[in-house]
Amino acid sequence: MANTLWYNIAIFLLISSFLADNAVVVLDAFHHVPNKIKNQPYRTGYHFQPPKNWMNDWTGPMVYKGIYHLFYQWNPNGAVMEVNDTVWGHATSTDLINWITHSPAIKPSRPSDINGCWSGSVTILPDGKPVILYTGNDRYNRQVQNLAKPKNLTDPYLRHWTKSPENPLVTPNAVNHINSTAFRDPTTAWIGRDGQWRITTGSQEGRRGLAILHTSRDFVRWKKSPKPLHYHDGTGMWECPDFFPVARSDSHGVDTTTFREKMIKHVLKVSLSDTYFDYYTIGTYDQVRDVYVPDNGFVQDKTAPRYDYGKFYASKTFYDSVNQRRILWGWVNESSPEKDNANKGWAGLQAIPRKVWLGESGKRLVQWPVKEIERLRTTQVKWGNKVLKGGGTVMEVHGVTASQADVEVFFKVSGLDLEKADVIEPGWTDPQMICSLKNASSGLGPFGLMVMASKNLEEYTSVYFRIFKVREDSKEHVVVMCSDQSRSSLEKGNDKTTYGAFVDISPYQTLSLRTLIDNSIVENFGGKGKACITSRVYPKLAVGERTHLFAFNKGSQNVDVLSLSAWSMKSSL
Ligand code: DQQ
Repeated sequence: MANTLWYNIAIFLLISSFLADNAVVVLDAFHHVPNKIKNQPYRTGYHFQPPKNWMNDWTGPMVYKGIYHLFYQWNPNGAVMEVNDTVWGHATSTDLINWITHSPAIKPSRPSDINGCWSGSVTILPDGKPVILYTGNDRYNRQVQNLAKPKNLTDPYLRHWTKSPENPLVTPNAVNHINSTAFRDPTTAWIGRDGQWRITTGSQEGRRGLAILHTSRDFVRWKKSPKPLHYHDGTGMWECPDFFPVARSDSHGVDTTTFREKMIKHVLKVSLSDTYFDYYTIGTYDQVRDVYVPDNGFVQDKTAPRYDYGKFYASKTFYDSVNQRRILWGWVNESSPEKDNANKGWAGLQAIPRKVWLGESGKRLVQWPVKEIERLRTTQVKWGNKVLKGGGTVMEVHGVTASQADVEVFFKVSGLDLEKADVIEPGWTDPQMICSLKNASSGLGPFGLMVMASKNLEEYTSVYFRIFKVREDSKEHVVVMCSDQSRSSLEKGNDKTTYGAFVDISPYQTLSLRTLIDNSIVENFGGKGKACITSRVYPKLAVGERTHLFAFNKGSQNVDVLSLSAWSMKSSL
């Protein structure tokens, strides 16, 4: 009896203290947030996904008073995209890894957004307060730009947002030459030389894609600039533009309103709705003419470099003032048919947040998973110096939870063997095409990892390098990284495209590959983040504990593994 009493008191104290610590969140969760779908094989352990239903773009990223906010395009009613129902889903975190889901921050409710609250951005004003600019699909299905402010700045989670009575702030019409169904996704605002705010918004005129520019003194009345920030013919709609500075000399992030011209370059990223990929150029923001000029060699079309050569769209960066870094996140869609998504009750993931900076060459951005992710690492398996003999070696990496892991491997190929590499064909300029054609064993590669693999390799996703010589008599090489999903699942209906990317490194140095594996997503970082490929896979056999991890070499020459570390990963909140 006494025992039961003490037990009840203990439980009561435990619950009370939990509620005291988490009262706001718990109440919020009880009132508005649906229960999380659990115990499904393709739900992730440490990649963000909403409790249920459809998610696409992440939108309005920010850090405010030490709390990271993730807003995302969410369909509260089902696992398929319904643009007219889209709300701003909302989650917060103190470490970018463990997220608490709140009720939606913005929902359709006014004539200016009644047919959907679409993507946009947050700007932190000079007084430190955040504001949201978002696209509303209005009652006439026109795309207009709206403003929202936090209702209560003392709420650490900023769960409630008030829409401006002045909405819509910016409307498209024939007079200002803006197409009303192609005017969306305002960027984070920045202050120009004249002290006025500027935003750029994605648009299309005929086949010309453009980033329209608006200026404002008070953030409420916006005036269209005579010239767009940038445009390019033949590219179609520019969705989710992102325009930000990067430091020239180190990997620190730079705030959007930084214009020390000698110290920075600018990046313009656009999501091309024609291809569903994100392309960026590096260039200069000419503040006098108020235009962006890409550096020589860059064109803002589908020849531009991509953040990620797999599945990754509608991405956006923000400046993390807490850690002085710029962080990039992207939406990773499903590769499964719509009916499977409806059956699962959810669709869409967000990639692990990546720190992004300008690489030493000044011609490419480099991306690396935020360091916080390493806190989820548990048991480590380590290999030192192993030879992967040419001609078909496959070695299992034992002792790691292969369905939820972080793997980093450093390969080395001898100089002599590099001379034996195949010569690249003159027309092979598309890495995806090379990866699709050149899967057979020959020369240097393929060598790499087989992830999400079943024990007897009925299923696996192989992530590998192939190295080519530029010419027979040359010591210059081309390194290609591939992610081949063709054997990823016995299930037939999924998109199993093989992805490929060139990696801008000399193979005389170490070739590194980091792979984040999380049940149905595989994120790859080649050459310490110089090339990235993300894919979605849905194995039938290689599920949970029945998942295996292998290193392999199917090329004819030997490859050394200088070291391999594989960590089992805990699940996040
Ligand atoms: N998704 C949003 C649009 C954006 C598109 C609608 C990009 O604002 O252009 O959900 O995926």
